[in-house]
This record gives sequence, C-alpha cells and structure tokens, in this order.
Amino acid sequence: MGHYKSNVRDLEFNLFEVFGVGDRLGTGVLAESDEETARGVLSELNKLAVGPLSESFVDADRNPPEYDPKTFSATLPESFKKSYQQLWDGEWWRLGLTNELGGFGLPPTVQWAASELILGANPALFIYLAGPNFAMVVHNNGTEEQKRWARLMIDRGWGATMVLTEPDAGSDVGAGRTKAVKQDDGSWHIDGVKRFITSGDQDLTENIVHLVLARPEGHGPGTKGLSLFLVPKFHFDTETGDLGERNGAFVTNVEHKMGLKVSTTCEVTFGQHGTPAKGWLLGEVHNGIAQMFQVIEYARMMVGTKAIATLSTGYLNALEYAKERVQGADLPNMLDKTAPRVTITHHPDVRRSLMLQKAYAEGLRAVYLYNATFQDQLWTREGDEESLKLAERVNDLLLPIVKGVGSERATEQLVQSLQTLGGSGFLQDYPLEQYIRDSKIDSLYEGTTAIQSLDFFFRKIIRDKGQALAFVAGEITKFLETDNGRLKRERELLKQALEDVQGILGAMVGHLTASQEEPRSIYRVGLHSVRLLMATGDLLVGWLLQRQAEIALTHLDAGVTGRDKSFYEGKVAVASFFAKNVLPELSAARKIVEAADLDLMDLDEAAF
Ligand code: ST9
Ligand code: FAD
Repeated sequence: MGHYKSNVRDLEFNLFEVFGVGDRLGTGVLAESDEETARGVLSELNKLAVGPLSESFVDADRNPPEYDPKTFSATLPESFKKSYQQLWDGEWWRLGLTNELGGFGLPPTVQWAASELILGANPALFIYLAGPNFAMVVHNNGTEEQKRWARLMIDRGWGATMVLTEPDAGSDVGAGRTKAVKQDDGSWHIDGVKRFITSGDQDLTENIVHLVLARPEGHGPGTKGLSLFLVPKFHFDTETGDLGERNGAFVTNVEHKMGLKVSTTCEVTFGQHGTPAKGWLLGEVHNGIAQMFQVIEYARMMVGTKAIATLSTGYLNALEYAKERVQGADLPNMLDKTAPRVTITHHPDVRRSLMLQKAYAEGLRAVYLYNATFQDQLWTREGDEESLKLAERVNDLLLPIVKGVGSERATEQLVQSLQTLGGSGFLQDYPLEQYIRDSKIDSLYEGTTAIQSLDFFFRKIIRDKGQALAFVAGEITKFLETDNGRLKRERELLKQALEDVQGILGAMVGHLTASQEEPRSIYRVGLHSVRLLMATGDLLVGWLLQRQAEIALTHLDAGVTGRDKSFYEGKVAVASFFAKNVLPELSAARKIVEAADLDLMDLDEAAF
C-alpha cells in the first residue's frame, strides 16, 4: 500500500449532500456531465492517486532533482517522471480547462475535489501540470496570435511557470527590478534575475513558457508599473509549435529545500548569458499585476487545497496507526499493573487529538469546497449581474481563508498526526515527517500568512465595505435561525463564535478608524490581522461541520446502517467536539483584540 489515504466518501458527501452540486450538472456549460460522471471521475482518479501517483512520492523525496550548471538544466527522478506520464496520458490535465479548450465540462467544485486526490497523493505532480491551466490565462488575456500559442501550450503539453519573486522582491512584488526593453519587432528583451521559481526547469516537457513580471523602461514604481511577458524556454514555430533556438532564460540554480524536493525551485536569469531573453507582452496591454493575479488566485486555491489534502491523509494515517498500536492500560485501570493493555485509541488524549485532526481535515475540506461553489457560479455564469458580482466577492473573501488558514492548520495538525505515532512518527518508515516537510511551504509561498491576513482585512473586508462578509455572516445566521431542536448547545456556541468574530472585526475597524487621528493605531490592525483570519477560519469550520451534522442526523434518523452509520455518527461527533472545544477560544481572541495596545511597537528592537 502506498502512503496516500484518500477520503472520497467525504468529498462526495460535500459535493452531493451538503452543497447540492448535482443540481447544477447537466445544463449549460455542464450539459455533458451528471452526478454519475462526477462520481466516475473521482473514482477513476482515486485509483490512480492511491496507486501509481503516490508510488513515486517517497523515492522522489529521497532522490531529488539534479541540477547541471553546464547546461542550466534540471533532471527529475525516473520514478516521478513515470507517475507524471500516467497522469498526462490519462488526460487529467483537461480537468481544469473550459470546454472551449478541451475541458471535461465539470464545475470547479468537482475539479477541486478531484484535484485534492492528486495533491494528497503527490502534490508536485499537480504543480508540474500547470501548463494547460496557465495556457487558459494566456488564452483569456492574449491577442489572437497568443491565443494560438495557448493552444500549442496545451496540445504539446508544455510546462509553465509564474515568475514574480526576486532576491529583494518577495512579499513586496512591486520592488521587482527586472526590466523589459521594447524591440523594433514588437517583442521585448527581459533583463534580470528571478528567484524561487517553481518548475523553472524540468525534463518532463519539451518546452516551458514563463509568465514573467518585468518593468518596461520608463514605467513607474510598485506593482502597477509591472507588465506580464510570455518568455518561452525555446522559441517555436507559431503555426506548428516546432521548437527553434534556445531563448535567453536560463536556470542558474536549483535550491536545496526542506521538503517538496521534487518540485524544482529555481533561480532564473533572463538575458545575462549572451542570449537575449525575448518576451511578448500578454494581450499587448500593460496590466501585468492584474493579469498575474488571475494565475495567483488559482494558485492560492491550489496551495490551500494541497495543505488540506495533506492534512487529511496525515490524519487518516495517524488514525490507522492508533487503531493498531497497543500501549498502556485504560485510564480507569491505571493503578492495576496487570490490567490488559489497550490500543492507544482508548486514551483520552489520543482521542482528543484525533478528533481535532478530523475536525480541521474535514472542516477545511468543507471550507475549500464551499469556496468552490462560488467559483461554480462564475464558471456557469448563472444568475443576474448582481449575484455574479456577489459570487466574485465571496470567492475573493474566502481565498485567503482557504490558503492562509488551510496551510497554518495543516502544519499545526500534521505535527499532531505525527505525535499520534509516537517515536515511529519521527521515522522515514511513515509518511508523516515528509508530509510536514512537504506542506510547510504552503504557509509561505503564494503570499505568506501575514500577507493573506492583510489581504483579508484591507482588501476583502474594508475595501469591499464588508459586503461579502455580511453575506457569509447572513448565511450563518440563517442556519442558526433554522433551529430544529437538535445540537442546541452547539448552535449556541456557534452563535457566540459569530458574535466574537464580529467583535474582533469591530475592534479592528475601530483601530483603523482611530488611525485617521492617530496614525500609529493602524499597528493594532497589523498586530491582530492573523488572529482575525484564523478566528474567521474557525468560525467557518464550526459552521460547516454543523451543517454537515444536520444532514448526518437526518440519515441517522432514517436508520442508516454499517459504514454509513459510522460516517454520519462521526459527522455529528466532530461538529459537537469542535463547537465545545475550539469555538469558545474565539471569546478569548476577541478580548485580546479589544484590549490591543501598542506596547510591542513601542519596544526597542534591542529588547527582543
Ligand atoms: C509563488 C508560486 O509563490 C508558488 C507555487 C507555484 C505553483 C504554481 C502552480 C499552480 C498549479 C497549477 C496547476 C494546475 C493543474 C491542474 C491540473 C488538474 C488535474 N486579488 O494592494 P495593492 C492586484 S508565486 C486580486 O496596491 P501592492 C490588483 O490588480 C509568488 N488582485 O498591492 C491590485 O490593483 P487594484 C507569489 C489583487 O502593495 C494590484 O494588485 N507571490 C489582489 O502593490 C495592487 O494591489 C505573492 O503572492 C488580490 N487579492 O502589492 C506575493 N491583491 O487595487 C504576495 C492585489 O487597483 N504579496 N491585487 O485592484 C502580495 O500579495 C502583496 O499583497 C502585493 C502587494 C504584492 C499584492
Ligand atoms: P519576505 O517577503 O522577506 O517575508 C519574510 C517574513 O516577513 C515573512 O514572515 C512575511 O510574512 C513577513 N512580511 C513581509 N512583508 C510583510 C508585511 N508587509 N506585513 C507583515 N509581514 C510581512 N515565487 C514566484 O514568483 N514564483 C514561484 O513559482 C515561486 N515558487 C516558490 C517555491 C518555493 C519552494 C519558495 C520557497 C518560494 C517560491 N516563490 C515563488 C516565492 C514566494 O512566493 C516567496 O518566498 C514569498 O512570497 C515570500 O517572500 P520572501 O521569501 O521574500 O519573504
């Protein structure tokens, strides 16, 4: 058996029982798919994920890519290339594409549910599949000529990268210095050094198209002065796609990393090795940062889903181990040295930890799929302009939660999954240590958690005038109003949690307003923005787990038996546990934010 433990049952429960995705299928752009198609996709992909895709997970970690500075090239391990080929041959790269570009005609909810299987089995495989999806962005923004290039990218299976970061421009993308100089033939010469570029080189695909942010000469500072250029590794015949000369974008280093080693992280040097790095302005318009954010939004959702996928397989591995491992006596018998030894699932602390892992794994899965329901609406374009605008806003609001909270909770809870295995968890015989190493990156790239929290507060709440947040809060309130006499205590706790998050937000808005008089007051926002992000994440997890529990109760009332009974009982238990053990912590968070002071900002750096 491979390392990967998927949870297709929970994916299907979310899709078809909680979010009613089946109702959308069969019409418009989804005309070709029905519930059976969607279930079939999950089932087929699951076979691949637990089998061939996860097979190279360990080998590719122990035998990471090799870099040859003489040829500026990176070579991936054979085992990994085999897994990639299977994914490619199965045409799974079509999953995220629109019908026009050869997609399967499935909505984003199903796409992301299916993606979880790849991301949990072997995340780097998914990341190397970026070509077709990035081609879609090229297609959506490109000139007629560039639309043809997008098709070549798809048809010929080229790789693609997103190129923003530089040594002095990480979170602060606008500090980028790479420049672009216009040529007489309409192309541009790119000049500069980018770092940390994922998939910058590999030997899986014949060509790579880099999507590069660079500053055209004479353009202003910051992100608004950046434009997006298409810079291929090899020039190509724009009719046939046949490869020509090498372009001047060279990988000049591949980083040695803590985890996710098979995903190459490259320094890419443009135009500094005797060959110009020719690029073409995307869509012939200077709108680089907005265009790049179309890629970033997809990638942030991907990163959050990756983290949650890893958390889920981590939990299921821990659970399997705990059910087998016999150690110690049951607590009531602790004084009886002859008492029978029990499996560790009998120990209260192990139960507590497993249930918390389950709560975040399943609750955050529900959060990312809830987010994807709004992407579904944008995908099908159903509803009037106003409801589409709202869907866009809510999607924007939820992305930093999926990315920021998903990655932080995954890191935290995967450490607990490892803990469940005791000393064995520390060994490479089990996948937990690699899960932790491979998923730590998720809170760093695509905008660190601090950046997600600032995006959440300033852009997604304040700039939005709280409209998207009010909608989600309204949905929670509606749920609370449909009291059916069950899980009463849990609902009360959820109501309190909603009030607490509103209290945290109210206090932060107060700090922001006060900054008009006293500019330093804005530090109070910065000191607590991550707390707000995490608290909102807990609120959403608590709410969605309770929504799931309601559905589970109706099945239990109807007398389901066997594995279904256990599944639904688990849903009720986890919602109740989370409400009683985690949601009350939001009241403390609220008190902390309400009492925010500036002591930390006043402190001399030397005192740290
Ligand atoms: C990276 C890559 O880390 C990591 C992994 C890559 C993996 C790629 C592979 C993907 C997988 C694909 C696979 C598909 C396979 C499918 C197969 C299926 C089987 N939303 O606030 P301002 C825009 S890459 C939208 O003033 P500053 C907006 O245009 C590196 N747009 O910002 C705005 O203008 P306006 C990632 C946004 O102060 C403009 O920016 N690096 C948003 O100038 C300026 O906004 C980072 O993420 C948004 N949320 O700059 C950097 N925010 O206001 C993190 C901004 O007029 N740093 N815009 O609308 C930040 O995000 C900073 O906040 C900053 C600040 C750079 C935006
Ligand atoms: P910094 O920006 O220097 O941040 C350091 C610390 O300061 C962080 O904790 C951060 O949260 C905090 N901080 C910084 N600014 C603020 C602020 N304003 N408010 C509060 N806190 C702040 N980039 C690409 O362009 N393409 C890629 O494909 C890509 N892939 C990557 C793959 C890997 C493995 C890695 C490690 C990085 C990758 N990156 C990529 C770069 C990645 O997006 C950046 O590392 C990330 O955005 C953070 O930038 P930085 O590392 O320079 O950290």
